[in-house]
Amino acid sequence: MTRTATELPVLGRQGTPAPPIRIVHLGLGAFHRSHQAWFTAKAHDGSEWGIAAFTGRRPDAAQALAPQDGLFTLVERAADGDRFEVVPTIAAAVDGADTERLNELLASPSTAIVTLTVTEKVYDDGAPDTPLGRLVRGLAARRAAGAGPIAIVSCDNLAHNAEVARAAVERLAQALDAEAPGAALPSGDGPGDGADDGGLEAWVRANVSFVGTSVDRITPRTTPEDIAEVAEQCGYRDAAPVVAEPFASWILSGEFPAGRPAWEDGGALFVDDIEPFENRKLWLLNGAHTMLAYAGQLRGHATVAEALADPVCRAAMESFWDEAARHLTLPELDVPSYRDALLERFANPRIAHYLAQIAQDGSLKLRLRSVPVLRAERSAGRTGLAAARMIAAWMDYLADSAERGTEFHDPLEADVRRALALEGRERTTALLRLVDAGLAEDAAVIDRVDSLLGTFAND
Ligand code: CS2
Repeated sequence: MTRTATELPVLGRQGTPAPPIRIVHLGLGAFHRSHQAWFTAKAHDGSEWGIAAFTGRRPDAAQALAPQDGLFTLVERAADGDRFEVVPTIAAAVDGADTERLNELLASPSTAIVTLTVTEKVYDDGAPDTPLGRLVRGLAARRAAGAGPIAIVSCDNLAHNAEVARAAVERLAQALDAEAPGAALPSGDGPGDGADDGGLEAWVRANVSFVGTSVDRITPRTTPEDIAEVAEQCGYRDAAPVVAEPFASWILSGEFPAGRPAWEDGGALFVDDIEPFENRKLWLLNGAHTMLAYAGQLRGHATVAEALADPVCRAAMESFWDEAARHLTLPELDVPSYRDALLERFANPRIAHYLAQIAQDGSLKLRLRSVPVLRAERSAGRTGLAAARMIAAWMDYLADSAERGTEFHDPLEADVRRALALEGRERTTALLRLVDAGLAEDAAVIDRVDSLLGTFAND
């Protein structure tokens, strides 16, 4: 006889201790759990590397995971069925507002790594009450405690994410130095701090290693059906399972001065030069996603798999791949196999990856996913037609959303709305400026984008 869900036991450690915390994560969401938490579980020494994962804007994920001792089920969703696995590496799931706990953990010499999934837009935000602002205050606590060097690992889909994270952290450290000059100076005898009298920014330069990464695993939002399926198949209640495709990739470059788990056991790759790998992922995977998100929704599709099955959307995506591939020339990138694998991953009929989710924050995503290809093509004397088409599709999608009164999310929403109030070429120019100010000065690009508007009008 099957038991009803409420009769089932709640997933938990049942007295078994959680792994010791040595990693702090900021941005506890589904992707962190299907990716970094899972890679840590695959490491042979993973049981020595517990993660304290802090939520971002809302405490919900911490509230769901805390009663189950940080445990959750990863549902690996392949085209032919699901596999279930309990991931044990989150030792503490903490409300991001709990800065006291964050400071305490960062001030501990046993904390060796901070990983970040804070979304692309957070790196530009200079406010102290953002995840990065909190991180920098935590670093001040580490410095004061003399707790030694640490690695910060950005796992956001940004080009040069190590440098972007470094710039943001140093800027915030400088602001903190200006706010409280000479505050919290350590005694000077802690490990790694040497003669530390140059303020927090100088301490960061001497003690923080910024590691660049390219992360990849398609992780759609968990649905109530997924929760019910886990109860039925696994025989316990898990309020926060995560669904992901079987594929997972993590490419990293940089130093870990206080050690790291053997992530290579889960397939992570450590390279000297990450840029070509970042570009391959951002352009071919994320770029294709963005193209499908706008073209697909304009043509009435809801998911990646549906858009891919539409020859019009697929052709737009593949011509963008052709353009991007001209600038991905390193043989080890093996672009043909990468493209084949993407086609298979995107077509996975059991993963409902919603285009509306991918369509969010378009101004920022296009800057990373279309603009570099468009610029590279222009420099090579070509038009960058497919990259321009992606931008035009975004504009059409925005105009369509505004017309229908449906929501769209963008960090520049107010500017987008102002631009949408204009007409014709002026509107195209104003929207283009939000993606890239330089391109909006280039009449040929404006004309090109303008001429591509309406490409995906549903017929
Ligand atoms: C997607 C990514 O939402 C988006 O913008 O392109 O979240 C994508 O699914 C991941 O980067 C896959 O690794």
